[in-house]
Amino acid sequence: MYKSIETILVDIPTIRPHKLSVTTMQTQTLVLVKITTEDGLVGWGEATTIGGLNYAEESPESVKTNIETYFAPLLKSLKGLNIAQTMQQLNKAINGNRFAKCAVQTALLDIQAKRLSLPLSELLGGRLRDRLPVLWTLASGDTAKDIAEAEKMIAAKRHNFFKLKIGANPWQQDVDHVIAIKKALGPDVSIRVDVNRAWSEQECIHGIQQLQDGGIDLIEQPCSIDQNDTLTRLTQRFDVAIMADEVLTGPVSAYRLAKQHAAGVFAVKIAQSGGLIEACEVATIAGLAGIDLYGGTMLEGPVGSIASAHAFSTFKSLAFGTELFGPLLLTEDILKTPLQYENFELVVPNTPGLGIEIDEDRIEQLRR
Ligand code: MUC
Ligand code: MG
Repeated sequence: MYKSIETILVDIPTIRPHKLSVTTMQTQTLVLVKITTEDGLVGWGEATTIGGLNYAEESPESVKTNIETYFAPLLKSLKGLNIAQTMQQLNKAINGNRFAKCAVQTALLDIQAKRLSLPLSELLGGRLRDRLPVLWTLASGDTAKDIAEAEKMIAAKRHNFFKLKIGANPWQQDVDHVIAIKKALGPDVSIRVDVNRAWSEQECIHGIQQLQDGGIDLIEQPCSIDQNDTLTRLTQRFDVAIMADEVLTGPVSAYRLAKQHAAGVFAVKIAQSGGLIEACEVATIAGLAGIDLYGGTMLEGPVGSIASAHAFSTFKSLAFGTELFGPLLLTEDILKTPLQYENFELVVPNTPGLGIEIDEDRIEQLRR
């Protein structure tokens, strides 16, 4: 049934250095998965991560090796199974590897949706919205440059809310940087911060207090993923919303975090969840627990970003919007027609499958 499963690494420079607490990115490595069926249908998925092994447990190279060595032979041996049964076989045979599983599942859903002539969102229960609000991340590392970048985005109607990556500098320096940007952009522009695990509990208490007083709307993953008790105490202590990101690794962790009231908001990511179906399960758990949602990114290119958009379009509520700007951070596109960003939103395609056309010639030129 599946004729070939190919994993392609594509290194693309970013439009400017992207500074996180865990690394500074100058390029992004897209991890693309292409599955071809014996009857000639092609599906695409993406397993992109950030900074090799700086951010998560899977690297571009490990995803490629594991898909080629373990996933591909197993997939080729399966006959006549639907997607749920196929994923069940993969999950039985392969531990972990959520990013690789997400890419494979996305490609299978893309194929099935094309077969049925439906947009992928309709295989996930159906979309509730055709457009998603998308923020921009300010991460140049320079306050004046960040303010100028934000003003340019607002004027171009590309983004009107922003996330700031902090945690690389001493906490007070980072907080001053955030407050200066908030003051420059004014009360109507929502500013959020992502600390990417950098602060101790004491730094969180002092830093978040000042950010809350300064009018910041959301604090993302301020402490280590090993400190759920800290995250819970911060959620209870502050009015400003505290969001779980790296600590949220799929439905099981969503259930545990919800049970512990560890966060007021979940950053749902398809790769971290282990697939689009699992991302939707995370959203359901959050909804039942009264936790708000935000559509997160691993700074994927267009394949992972639009796959995420299909999943997020089905969420009952998306109170904090999304950050599906990954393709806009890259200097090269791999689509024949770029994703449609307009009026501060990303349009979810309604053509069959993911609704994108991959430029395979461009990928051939760019691949590692
Ligand atoms: C993260 O931790 O959220 C998302 C946007 C961005 O700039 O970095 C990523 C990762
Ligand atoms: Mg984050």
